[in-house]
Amino acid sequence: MITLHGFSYSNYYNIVKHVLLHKNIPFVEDTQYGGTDEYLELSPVGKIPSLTTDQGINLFESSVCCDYLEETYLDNPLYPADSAARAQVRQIMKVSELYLELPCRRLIGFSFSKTPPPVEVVDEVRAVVSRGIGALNRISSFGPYVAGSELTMADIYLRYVMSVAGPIASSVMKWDVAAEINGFAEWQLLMGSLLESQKIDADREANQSEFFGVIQARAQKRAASK
Ligand SMILES: N[C@@H](CCC(=O)N[C@@H](CS)C(=O)NCC(=O)O)C(=O)O
Repeated sequence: MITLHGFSYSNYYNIVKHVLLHKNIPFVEDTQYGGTDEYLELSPVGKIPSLTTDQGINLFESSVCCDYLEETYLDNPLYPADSAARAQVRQIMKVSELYLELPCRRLIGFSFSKTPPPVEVVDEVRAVVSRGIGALNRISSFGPYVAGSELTMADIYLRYVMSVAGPIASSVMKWDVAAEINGFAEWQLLMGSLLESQKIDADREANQSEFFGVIQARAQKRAASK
């Protein structure tokens, strides 16, 4: 059976988990927080998530894992059949990750530590995220799903990207990014009503204190070794 390695508080883990649940693919979860040499056997870059296939092959990078699942398990497809429509779905995924998630992630340490980031960093993040919002407002339809009438991989990406980018932008920059994406609020309710989302959100909440315990223990270890 497929094994998904990682932890439920991770939004990247949850992207792959949502795909597994949507496609009704049997899988087991293996809680891993990374940071060890053993974990590099599963993900050579040491990041969460990674996935072991039925054949025992280890895959890492969430988009690679999602593509593997889409190409291997054909039921409940998450991309349109038409290649141009598929490309449009991928554009939304790219914009979400490159222009919302990754810039906001630069502020994640400041969000955890509740310390103010350098102004130059905030300015850089703000500029990139503004581009992302502008692009999403041009390319998303939210009709009712982000790329049209069917749920696609872009919905899954945007949901879990915003589960990190939204709270970071709000706590560190006092910026309500979601409010600037037209149609986002209604779509978020729709996405939140899915059974897959509800399971993932419940698992995420259940993992929260353990995850922050791991983060805290690592910070204490680093401080002690200085
Ligand atoms: N590009 C990676 C990003 C994954 C990622 O950043 N995961 C976080 C957890 S949400 C992580 O492992 N962070 C630890 C680290 O960066 O060392 C993917 O798509 O899988």
